[in-house]
Amino acid sequence: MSRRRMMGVLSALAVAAFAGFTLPRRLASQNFTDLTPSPQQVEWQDLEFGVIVHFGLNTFTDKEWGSGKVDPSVFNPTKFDPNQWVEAAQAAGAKYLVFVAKHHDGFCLFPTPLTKYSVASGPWENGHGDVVRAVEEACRRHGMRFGIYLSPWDRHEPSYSSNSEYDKFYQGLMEELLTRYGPIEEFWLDGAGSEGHVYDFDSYLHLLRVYQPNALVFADVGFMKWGDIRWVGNEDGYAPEENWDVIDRAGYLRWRPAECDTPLHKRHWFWHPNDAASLNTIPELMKIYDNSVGHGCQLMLGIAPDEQGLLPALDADRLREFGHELQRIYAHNLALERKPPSSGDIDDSAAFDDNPDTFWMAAPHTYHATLTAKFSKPISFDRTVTMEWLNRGQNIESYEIQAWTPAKGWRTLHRGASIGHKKIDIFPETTANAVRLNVLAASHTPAIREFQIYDGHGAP
Ligand code: FUL
Repeated sequence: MSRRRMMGVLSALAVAAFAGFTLPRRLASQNFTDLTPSPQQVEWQDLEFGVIVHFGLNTFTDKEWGSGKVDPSVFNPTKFDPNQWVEAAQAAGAKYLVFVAKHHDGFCLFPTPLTKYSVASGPWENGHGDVVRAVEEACRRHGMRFGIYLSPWDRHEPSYSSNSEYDKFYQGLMEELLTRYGPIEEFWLDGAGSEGHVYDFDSYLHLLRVYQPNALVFADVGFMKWGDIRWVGNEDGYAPEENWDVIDRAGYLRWRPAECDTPLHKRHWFWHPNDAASLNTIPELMKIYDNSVGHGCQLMLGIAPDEQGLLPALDADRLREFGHELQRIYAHNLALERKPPSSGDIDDSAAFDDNPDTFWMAAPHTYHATLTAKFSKPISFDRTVTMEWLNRGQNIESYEIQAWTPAKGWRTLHRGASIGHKKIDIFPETTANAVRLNVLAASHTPAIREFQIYDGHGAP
């Protein structure tokens, strides 16, 4: 359902309520446009790009989903170096890293008194090692935010057959992870494999809020009620162009920005031998970026160290090339070269200053507005980057990107609905004397952090 239709339905419900029908108070009082992000969500959305790291028994057994029966002695990396992973992820531009502390096979990458199925039962570092600790330290050393994935589904743990026993086990692991490894940016709740199992997520979330009140919970469809961040709905790195941060997924509305998780190697979250063919190419990674970050969502790229404990050189190189390509395209914001506004014009410079910490807002109670960059000589460009100021909600509902030439006047290059955190609109390379964002409809006064113009096609 489009947001406009959803809003229509809500208005109808409001009318019905007025006419005497009884509605749950929560529903009757909620309106999409009034919902705003928490400060933690605002900060998280600004990170834009993170990586998720899968490393464990599967790395040594050529599997994606481990059975839970593999002996812990199999885990024995000989050149384990999480600094190398973090450096490669940073070269791509990633700002946070989520580490899989326990995947579906139940093997814990950290020592715990709660199960013998962990790194403490294997030969690596004579059973004294802690992969989670080493990854966390590497992240802190490099200024990378750190998060944790702890699979609810567990194919090893005997108590999994009893909901309440397993709740105690899972909460015990959570407590260790939330108290030993410093601030957690994101806690990943993966729903895979959990069909039919009932978890006491209310208690899990309570624990999280007690120990890590600033951590954000990622949740996929089944666990949405508890999510501060939502799964985009596929593992292809694709979000639809029209994307709203406020959605109703558990009977009530909430700010739940989407994260697009997809692996660097197509369909492979863990490392596999002889797997070069599945490595995404740079054009494929750029398409992923445009369809995730460029549609106002977070990109979460899966990376996987090999059985030595290192990211394969090919993967590390690809991440670096990806970072270079992003820098090449987005190095030179042509909007900075616009003619200064004439005296008497409104001051819209905050939208053109290349600084997302400032924003421009249309005059109060204006629900359509234009932001124009005029140039002394024609510029060539093939994309615009628009960032909406979201602290007061996501309000822009319809807009156009337009170009002006003396011969043709204003011509529309792209027409879209939502903008959100970041919207990248790409079109054939165009030459024009002026470029503008034309906001056609908004639910509140439009507010823009940045309107940037780039020439990815022509950039050196
Ligand atoms: C999925 C899991 O089943 C995959 O193995 C992987 O961990 C991915 C990130 O989430 O649901």
